[in-house]
Amino acid sequence: MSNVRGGDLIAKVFKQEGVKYIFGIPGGHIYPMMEACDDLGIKFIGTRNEMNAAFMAEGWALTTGKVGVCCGTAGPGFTNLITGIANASCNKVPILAIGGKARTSQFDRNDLQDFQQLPVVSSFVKYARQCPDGYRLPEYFGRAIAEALNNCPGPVYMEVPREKMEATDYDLDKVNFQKTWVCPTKPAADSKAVQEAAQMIKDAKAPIIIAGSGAFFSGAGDELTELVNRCDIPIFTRNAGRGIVPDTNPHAICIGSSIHPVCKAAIDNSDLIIICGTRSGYTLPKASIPSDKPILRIDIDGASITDQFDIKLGLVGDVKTVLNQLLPLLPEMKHPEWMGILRQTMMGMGGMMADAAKSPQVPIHPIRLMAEIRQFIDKDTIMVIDGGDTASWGNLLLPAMGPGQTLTIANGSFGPLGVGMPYAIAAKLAHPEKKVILLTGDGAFGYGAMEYDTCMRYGIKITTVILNDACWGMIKNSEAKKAKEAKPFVGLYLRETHYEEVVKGLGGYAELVTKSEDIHGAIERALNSDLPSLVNVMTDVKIGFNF
Ligand SMILES: Cc1ncc(C[n+]2csc(CCOP(=O)(O)OP(=O)(O)O)c2C)c(N)n1
Ligand SMILES: [Mg+2]
Repeated sequence: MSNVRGGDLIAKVFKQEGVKYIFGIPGGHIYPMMEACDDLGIKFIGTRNEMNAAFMAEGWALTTGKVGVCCGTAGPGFTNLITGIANASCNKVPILAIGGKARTSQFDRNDLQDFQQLPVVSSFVKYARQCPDGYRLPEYFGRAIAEALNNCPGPVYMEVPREKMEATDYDLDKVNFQKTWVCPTKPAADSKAVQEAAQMIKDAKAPIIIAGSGAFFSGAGDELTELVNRCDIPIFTRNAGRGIVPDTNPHAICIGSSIHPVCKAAIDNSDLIIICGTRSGYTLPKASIPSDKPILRIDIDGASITDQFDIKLGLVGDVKTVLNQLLPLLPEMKHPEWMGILRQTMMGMGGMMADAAKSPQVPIHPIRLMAEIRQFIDKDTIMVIDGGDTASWGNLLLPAMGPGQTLTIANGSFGPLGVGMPYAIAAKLAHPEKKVILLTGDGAFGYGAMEYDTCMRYGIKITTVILNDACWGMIKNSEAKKAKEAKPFVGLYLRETHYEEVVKGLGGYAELVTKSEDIHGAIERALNSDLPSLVNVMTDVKIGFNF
């Protein structure tokens, strides 16, 4: 018999499930778990706001495909997690959020930070529980991780009353540890439907694939690459699936967003749309696909198969598993004319922007900044993108180099400014060997700037480029279009703030850039610096995103 702490029982489940980091801010309610995790080599990354901890957990999942874990103390620590949990909910990303909770004996006595957290979070997570019995901690935490990853992924929530977390006298012999919490096999599709699908693909003359988060979380990169190469089909990747077939593959045309004119033209001219693990939303609205287009849809969630679009055929199953069913039925195919049209349309678009990409104007043209950043993106680069217009430029103009290598505010419909710094930190922790560049608007940067302190404490070397138009630019841009008469904007302008001084103050390396010709050298020096770094680039507020 050996006695252990409540926190040890949780940490043991994490160890078994491969959790490497927990993001959060300490609090008495959760400290035993933090300490026990540390004992088992699961590192606690202390952030400067629990919202950022939740975004880091999400970023971890977006770049690894595995569950991300975050925690906050009871009350305000918990409420600060909420924006991140809601983002993971809307965007279907597997995270486990853990909140502190008062001692059961003090419930409803205005104990420090105690309030009813479960009703708040229950409406938007897949599973929310308070562990009723310390001996059942492994069962509840194992179940929570299984729920986060099972079927269509999403966030889950756990809380543990303080006395159960703090108790040190659990008899390990009496604790039930299952060997497996997460089922390793995934559901396959109906085999007759798979045959029909193969025939549809063989008959199509102008097919396209739109692949999203479901493709990423099923790990279908190899299968999709095989499919597009063998059958000569153009692919448009989006959300967490962005880059699942890298943009360096000649079949990867551009982002799978109908805001991109080439993606929209491909949809309009195709004769078969294969939708792999992605939902409609503001970047692919119902109206963006004409109702008479034949759609073949693959999704792990049966109800999502018919959501928003009238389909010709649906394959319910895990994307990777279903593609492995489909591939043996598909021969080598060629669509040279169709591929040629799309590639040429893409090149034409590049031509339209060639002048702006070289523009020497002061303040700097946003497209020039994108062109400069592009030069630093190689196969080992993770791009993180945050902001309003800044993100639109970045999402549409910067290449995605592989699965989990583009983490963006637009990885779903929730669109919370401020994901940039936390996503970048999580990406670097997950892939220390990769170059992590964060492109962010100046407004968005304000949400996570203090996380440079986190970078300093843990030696996390990321490089940020701020597109600084001293404005909440996207809102100004959209309101300016609607304005009927000159009127001073309300609450839209920021200042030409010297964010580089902020970062220097926190211990990082940073530079200010006001001229286009200085961008390259500054980014190069920032990337080569041994410190977390930042380049603050002053851009032209008059040039809003317009495609
Ligand atoms: C948390 C949050 N608050 C407000 C918004 C609304 N919003 C969308 S874009 C935008 C402007 C973003 O400004 P900035 O990050 O500087 O990027 P820019 O548009 O200037 O390139 C705002 C305020 C939002 N998406 N998220
Ligand atoms: Mg701005």
